[in-house]
Amino acid sequence: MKTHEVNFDGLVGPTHNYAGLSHGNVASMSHGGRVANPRQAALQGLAKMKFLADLGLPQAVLPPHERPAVDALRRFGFAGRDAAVLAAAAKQAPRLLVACSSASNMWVANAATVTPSHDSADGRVHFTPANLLSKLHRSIEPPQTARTLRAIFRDPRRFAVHEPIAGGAAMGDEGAANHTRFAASHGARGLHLFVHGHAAFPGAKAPAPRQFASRQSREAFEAIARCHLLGDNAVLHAQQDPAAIDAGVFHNDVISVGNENLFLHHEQAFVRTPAVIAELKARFAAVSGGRPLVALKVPAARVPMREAVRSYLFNSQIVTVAPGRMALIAPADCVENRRVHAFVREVIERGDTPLQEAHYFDLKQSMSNGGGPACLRLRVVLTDAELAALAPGVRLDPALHARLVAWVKKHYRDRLGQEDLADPALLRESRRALDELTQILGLGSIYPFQLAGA
Ligand code: SUG
Repeated sequence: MKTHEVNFDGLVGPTHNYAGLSHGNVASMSHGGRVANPRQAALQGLAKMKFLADLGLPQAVLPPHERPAVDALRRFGFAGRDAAVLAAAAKQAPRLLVACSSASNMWVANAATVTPSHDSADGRVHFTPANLLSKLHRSIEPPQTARTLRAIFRDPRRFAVHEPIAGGAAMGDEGAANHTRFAASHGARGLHLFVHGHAAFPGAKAPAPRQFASRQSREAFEAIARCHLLGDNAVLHAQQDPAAIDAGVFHNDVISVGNENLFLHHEQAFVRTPAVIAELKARFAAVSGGRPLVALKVPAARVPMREAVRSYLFNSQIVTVAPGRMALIAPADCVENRRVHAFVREVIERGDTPLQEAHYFDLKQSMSNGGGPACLRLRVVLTDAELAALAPGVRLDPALHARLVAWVKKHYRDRLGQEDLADPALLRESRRALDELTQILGLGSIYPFQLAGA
């Protein structure tokens, strides 16, 4: 049976805006208050999806959440008709309205942690929606994420969608952005690297960031590994270097990226990076019958941490385009950075790693909030049979791409500032768009506004 890595990309929602909501994410902090272009953001994301689909890679779409999240505002005590809820929130708690209006759910690398059926003791594909507890605007995402995943991965004999990890901030979990699965090929047994920034029960010597808070706890990942029935031999935990977090590495996918047997990482990514890489290599050889892991280190002398964060080199996707041949799907910002571009060119020209080509994408709308190519996708490794069992309407082909482009052009604004978020017309427009989208994707009713009174 064939196995595929399917990239599920988050479709940018109609309320994409710059609100400076993510302390510790330098792009979000520096762009807060600017006017956003939701239409352009969504089209940029769709262009990336189309490119990967045209490469022959299975590509799918995850729909955006309903925003402004009137249901969340009601839970925060606002009442009355929807327009009254928006007006009262705008007056009494404007930052809460802004938090409940973010399109942050586009960054689906934070939607969930995923385990392929090859690696789980019960032979099912497991998903745990991330609790995203560290940021208010993201903490409201998990219920919709769970509903959407259950609508797409419908068959409980093949797919298990768990509840998010409970336990409050100490158990903070940000999903696949801090998780990398290595395997000799997508269909082979995997080794799972889980990267945390803090422990819920830290030892006396555990180093901690000084400026920005860590978002991911080790214990949350330990719980996920248990729920997903991963054997101990398939799991490795590592701690992010606190200095990296303080430099703006709020998720590990800002400083390392892996695919199959390749691991591109910055030398300052982890606490004791050389020891982490040595253990990863040994453990990979053990699960893959002796096949070597190619660890491609980016030295700080070539790309200083600050430039790694600014260019988002490590937030590239690495995809397998043919056996042993991989492509880097990178943000255009990497070309604009002389050192980063030179490093990538050199690796490809040398030709001694599986990385053989690089493609650059203008994702500036998402990048300005700290979301590069890898943030925008959730990787799900599926067998042929599992692929055939998911909701068929979410698979991207040229016809769906064309329909989604037309849908964006019909419904999305090309200018959005924070003062627009209380506009009841924006809520109406967004709901109209999402209602049509669920029909296009064949997902039935998944949003609060569709389910109310159902
Ligand atoms: O959680 N930005 C997101 C970016 C997430 C990127 N994801 C990965 N690295 N996988 C975040 O910080 C900014 C929203 C704003 O400021 O308007 C925001 O939520």
